[in-house]
Amino acid sequence: MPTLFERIIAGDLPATIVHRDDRVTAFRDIQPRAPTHILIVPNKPIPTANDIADSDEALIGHLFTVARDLAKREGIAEDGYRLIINCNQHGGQEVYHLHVHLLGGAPLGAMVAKHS
Ligand code: DGP
Repeated sequence: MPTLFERIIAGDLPATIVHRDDRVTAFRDIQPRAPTHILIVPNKPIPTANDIADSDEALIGHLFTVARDLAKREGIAEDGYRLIINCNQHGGQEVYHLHVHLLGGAPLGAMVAKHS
């Protein structure tokens, strides 16, 4: 079964695409948690951060240079933003296709809830 994000990348599911190249696709999150909330996704399906191979290093670097460029284009680079990768259950991962969240456009508050 293709992941939700593979279907978006293939054009089988609608999404607001903001960047596309031969390695990475970026689109707006359907449930935005900030004025800017973009998901930056490798075109090849890597399920979680645990599944990143040594040979994926350049691809992972590319996710971050795309994030940097999108932050600039969205006008949030100077004020600042947050990049998040959730992994597995404790990380709160919902879609098992690796993605970087780019969040910004307003103060984002504490990084995570305090651990009691
Ligand atoms: P995570 O918890 O890190 O796996 O985040 C998954 C994100 O994906 C979550 O913020 C909501 C978003 N999302 C889920 N389904 C869709 C969809 O069909 N389209 C778009 N654009 N985003 C989606």
